[in-house]
Amino acid sequence: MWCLGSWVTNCLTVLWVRSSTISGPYLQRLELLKCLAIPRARNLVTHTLASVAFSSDEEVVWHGATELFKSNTIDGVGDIDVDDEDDNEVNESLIIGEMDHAADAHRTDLMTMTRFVLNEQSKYPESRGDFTILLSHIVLGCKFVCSAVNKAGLANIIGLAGETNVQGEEQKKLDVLSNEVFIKALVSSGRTCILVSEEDEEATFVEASKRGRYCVVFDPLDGSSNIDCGVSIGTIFGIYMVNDSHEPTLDEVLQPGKKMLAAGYCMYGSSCTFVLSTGSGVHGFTLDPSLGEFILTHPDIKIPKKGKIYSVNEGNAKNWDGPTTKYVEKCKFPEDGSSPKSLRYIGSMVADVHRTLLYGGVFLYPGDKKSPNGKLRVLYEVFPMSFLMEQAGGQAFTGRQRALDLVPKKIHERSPIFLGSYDDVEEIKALYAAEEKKE
Ligand code: AFP
Repeated sequence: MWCLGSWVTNCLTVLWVRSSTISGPYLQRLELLKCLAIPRARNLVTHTLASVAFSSDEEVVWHGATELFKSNTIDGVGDIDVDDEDDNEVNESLIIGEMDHAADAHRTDLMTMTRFVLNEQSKYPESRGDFTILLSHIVLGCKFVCSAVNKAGLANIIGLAGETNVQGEEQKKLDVLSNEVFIKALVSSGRTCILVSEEDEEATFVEASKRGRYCVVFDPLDGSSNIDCGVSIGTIFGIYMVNDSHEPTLDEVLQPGKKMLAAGYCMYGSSCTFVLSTGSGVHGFTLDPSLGEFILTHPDIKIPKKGKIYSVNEGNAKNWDGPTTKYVEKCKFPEDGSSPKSLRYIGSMVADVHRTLLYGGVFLYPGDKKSPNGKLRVLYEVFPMSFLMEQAGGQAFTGRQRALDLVPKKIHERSPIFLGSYDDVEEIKALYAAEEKKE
């Protein structure tokens, strides 16, 4: 007789592991557990992993897991005996009710993000699974933020938190929440060393006992001025590896973007989309809310070589320099008889870059007379997006050089950026080269 209650208890026992001790094989075992066709138990496993990952305090984890177990038991999961006739009815409707979707019937071989990264990892026998663990914590942060963004209007978490961030901008509650979630998830992964967040003036140096080999630079909620009107926003991140995790210094993150090991973003839009590159192409995953898993939906994204869209805040046009002005003029009034390009601008970098990546074209945030370095931040906006563009076959240029060659001097430094389809950026580079010749 197989008692589901004890099965769930077993799962919890398996999960009674501090996040810092989670290893690659452990994640594989979890994947297996989550694939079992018992939706509620699977959700319980997923949620319990969340509580494990968010706390580094064993007491808190155990208490959280026990509470979760109790609350799931209340709706009749923990004590269902599959072989008991009386319970069978409840159990079947529970399972069938949740699985009765035509789409589910066709899902037989799901490439989850964890499975994808573990596959990649298996190509490097020396790999210890640290990157997979780090990524699973980033993904967890994204799932949390996605859920918070979706509930924002309902939960009344929209609104000003009454604080300003280092850029002098008003912080929204969701910014604060997202930042806290990511910092905690990253620290508790036991794999990070230095964290740079758009929301924090200073970098976070992880205490020695929880320190790992990776530096993560991130903007937890980019495009936050769009929150109140429900427009797509996102999280952007880049990952470096430190040379010396014993005595880490800021120099470990003040590195050119080409030294990044991986970069990506998660877009909270009509669906929740996670786009990742670990240096061998760009891959897109979409969150399946019923599974709580990111599923590979856009393998090996390649940006069209030339696009039909340009994306820029034209309200700044009066302050632009010559090459930017000329390029936008050419987009509207092409001299070669081709059709004008369409203008699309959301004002949320993740959404504008995501569209550019899929449809082609160019996204620009140039410097101007008022702000010679533009608006976007090098470490957690310009670099990750440039990394993804190059990996997808496009280009990223600052107006002077390849964006990924830039060496930032400060963690919140800004830079002009022109990124997108290879041929379109090539045109912009030619205009800047011509301007330089004139000078
Ligand atoms: P917010 O986070 O303040 O909304 O800024 C978003 C952003 O950093 C980036 O996501 C956009 O591409 C860019 O700023 C939009 O800037 P403009 O409002 O000046 O066009």
